[in-house]
Amino acid sequence: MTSSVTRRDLLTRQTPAIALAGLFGATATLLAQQAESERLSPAAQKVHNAIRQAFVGGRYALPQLPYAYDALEPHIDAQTMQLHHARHHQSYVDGLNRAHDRIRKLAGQGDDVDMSQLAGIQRDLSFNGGGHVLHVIFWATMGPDAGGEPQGPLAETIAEQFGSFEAFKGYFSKVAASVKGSGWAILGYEPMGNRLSVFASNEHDAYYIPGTFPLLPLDVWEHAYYLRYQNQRTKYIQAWWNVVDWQAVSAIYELHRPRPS
Ligand code: MN3
Repeated sequence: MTSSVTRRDLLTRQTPAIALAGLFGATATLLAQQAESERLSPAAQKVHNAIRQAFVGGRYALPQLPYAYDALEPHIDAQTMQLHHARHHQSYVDGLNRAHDRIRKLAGQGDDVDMSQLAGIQRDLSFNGGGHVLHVIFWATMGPDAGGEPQGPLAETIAEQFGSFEAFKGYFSKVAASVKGSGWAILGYEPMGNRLSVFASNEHDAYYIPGTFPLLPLDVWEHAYYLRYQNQRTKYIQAWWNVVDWQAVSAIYELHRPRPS
């Protein structure tokens, strides 16, 4: 069955994960602008490097980890990190490039596009695009010698909106534990209302308030923890808090936070 759909439809009727990926593109733009005019903090530089390496020469690409595969031991084991980064993340990068090749081909066919292909391409874009961008932020917001609590404005906003850091941590952990099957828990930030939110995703599709930037995603797919923790996802979640790089999370928050002029 063929029906009429414009190129604009193809480009705008995307699913939430792609919208999230687009928003994270704004983070990339702001970081690039800041890098031109001032010296980035080491944490902002870490996020900037990850994003720069995620799209190279017109193709999506697998960024290097900013630490060794065994750097997050004992909380996340080296073999899991290696498989997760080099195999799983790479497959989303490849899938995303393939989906873009297909959409370019389809959009090139003019206004009379075969609609039957659209749903499948959108699904591939959303799945792989969400997968790519969420893993990029996931790696960049972890590190060795990390954990603890955020400092400064992010800490204040968390305390203001969740009551305390401990309350936030408990709530986020619960959201992560309750994800059905494969998915993520994500701390997001909506700058217009200066709101933080915690939301869950199914696979890589995030259900969130449009305009919300991802600050801190936690991958709770079994591939993220099964080798060390088997079916005990809550143990993995508790261990993960020890490798959260709050300086990197704060660096993303600071980019989007409205500042008094
Ligand atoms: Mn994963």
